[in-house]
Amino acid sequence: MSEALANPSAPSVIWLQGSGCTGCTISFLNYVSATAPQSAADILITNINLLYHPNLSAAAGSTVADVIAKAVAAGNFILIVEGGVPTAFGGRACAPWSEGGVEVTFLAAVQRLAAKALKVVCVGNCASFGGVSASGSNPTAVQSVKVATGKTTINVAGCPPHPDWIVWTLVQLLQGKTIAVDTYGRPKTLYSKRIHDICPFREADEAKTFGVAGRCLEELGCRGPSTYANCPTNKWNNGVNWCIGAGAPCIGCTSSTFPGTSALFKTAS
Ligand code: FSX
Ligand code: SF4
Repeated sequence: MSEALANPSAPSVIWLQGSGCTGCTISFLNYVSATAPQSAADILITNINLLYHPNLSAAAGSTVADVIAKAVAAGNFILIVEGGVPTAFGGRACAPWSEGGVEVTFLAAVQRLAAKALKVVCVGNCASFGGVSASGSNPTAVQSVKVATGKTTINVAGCPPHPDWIVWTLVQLLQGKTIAVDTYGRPKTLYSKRIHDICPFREADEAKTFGVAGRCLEELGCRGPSTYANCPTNKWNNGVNWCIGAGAPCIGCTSSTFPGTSALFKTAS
């Protein structure tokens, strides 16, 4: 990070939010590391030039529109998108700011910025694939950023993604590195391992009911056999635990098909 920023021409970052629950931002804010940058605050204050974030920026209204216009003109920015893109009603279900008294739809904003960005990074499954926001009857016709813009995106999958995954991806891009991705646009470094293959409960007895520690949760609907991420080794909340370790089946939140139509948890027979 520091090296990237020692470079005066390092790109700035714009973070937009569409249809989601803001959990991706909350996850990012929970970033903790023993080495620098040690926290999200560290990253935001000393490591990246974040031009705009809807929850973290003090700026609003025409100030935001000006910042965005200048960034688009300069062209040296990474676009982070959190949340899916509502496309029904001409996109008017989601309007992040106004220009000249006219609301700008999220759809138009993402299309305009994605066309000029050095890279487009989707943070979370909603931006990457539609996710929860595009599930069910999807009345606002939420689409992924890739579908809505036609641009290639780097997909930091997860609902939400682990803060380490978000920061790792940003660090690579700010250092000018190329990120190898899988067929779903997910960084291979983060998403090449199948949960089931690195799960410590592979040899354990099957749990028949919830609330029993140390069992394999396959009969309770665990999606570890079809899900790719490093949760078993990286763990969450500063390495404290992870879903299966806490007795909750993997819900497959890094998969392009998440949440799907079947029940997330099952009651074993
Ligand atoms: Fe989606 Fe982000 Fe899930 Fe929520 O906004 S990936 S619903 S955790 O937080 O986009
Ligand atoms: Fe596989 Fe899930 Fe059982 Fe772990 S708990 S071994 S990921 S089915």
